Amino acid sequence: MVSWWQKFKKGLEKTSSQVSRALTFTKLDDEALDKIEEALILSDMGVKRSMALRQLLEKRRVQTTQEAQQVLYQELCKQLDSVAQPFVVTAEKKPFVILMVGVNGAGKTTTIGKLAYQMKKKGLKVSLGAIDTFRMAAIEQLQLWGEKVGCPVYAGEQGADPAGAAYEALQKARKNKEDVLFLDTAGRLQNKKELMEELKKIIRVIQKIDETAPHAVLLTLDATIGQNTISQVAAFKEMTNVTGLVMTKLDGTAKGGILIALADQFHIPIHYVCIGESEEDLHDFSVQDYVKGLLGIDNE
Ligand SMILES: Nc1nc2c(ncn2[C@@H]2O[C@H](COP(=O)(O)OP(=O)(O)O)[C@@H](O)[C@H]2O)c(=O)[nH]1
Ligand SMILES: [Mg+2]
Repeated sequence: MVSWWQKFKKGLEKTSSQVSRALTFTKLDDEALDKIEEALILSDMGVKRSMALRQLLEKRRVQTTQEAQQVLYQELCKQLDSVAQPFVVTAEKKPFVILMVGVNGAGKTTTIGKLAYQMKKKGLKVSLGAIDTFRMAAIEQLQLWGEKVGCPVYAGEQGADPAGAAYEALQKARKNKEDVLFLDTAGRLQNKKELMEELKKIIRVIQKIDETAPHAVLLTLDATIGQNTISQVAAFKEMTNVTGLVMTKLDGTAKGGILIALADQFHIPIHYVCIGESEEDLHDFSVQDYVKGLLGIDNE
């Protein structure tokens, strides 16, 4: 069986192949340093960070590829350590309400399906609330995940008020003594003001039932858009209290360094990474695995 690490490493190959190619040098002269800096910038970890890493390699008088890998590995791990935080569902909150936010196509619904699958495997009672009532397809997509994973889906009517649908979903989840309720929101960032009002209303309304809800607000980001995720985080942070990040589509992107840029810019916990569309393709964010994957270092 292919292990998570093998799949993860393969997923990050587009990014790591550029980086490891640049790290293969015979002498660390200016030309080699230029190549490394360029590869790091291309991975979307940010220009400033890439320049600082170049300077660090110079300062440490690195001689070999292996030394360069080690210097970068340690520096990047240090940077990411504080943001890598496991996602915790506390048992006192019943249900523990998780509001999923992010733009359309980022991977919210898929991530909910994957998380529901993994939480159910751990023995939690999980339910899903389809409150992106604007699109019928969005409701159906969540219903499919519910069937696949085997958990109830509380869906609002098409065209219904999302806040009302959220209220009803929470009421039902409470009645059924669910441990967890995911709320799958719409992500029409084109109209930021409207979306902000919608999210605020959802939160206001569910707080009528549980004034501590939502207990987590997870922002889903698509790694393939690289640096553009930065403006999305800024926008959602302005709209609501984002408590953690999920990075999807790390498979097949050359911009896999983006998590470093996000850690540099924001200090929002990173909980999960995804490398595919199936329920097994989500994993806790591991700094060591991620940085090794990025630099093309082996784990075996
Ligand atoms: N390759 C890949 N595709 C993904 C991943 N996560 C989600 N997707 C796909 O991205 C598309 C949009 O996902 P969806 O969950 O509908 O996004 P939403 O609009 O935010 O709910 C779907 O086709 C998903 O299967 C991932 O980690 N890797
Ligand atoms: Mg969706």
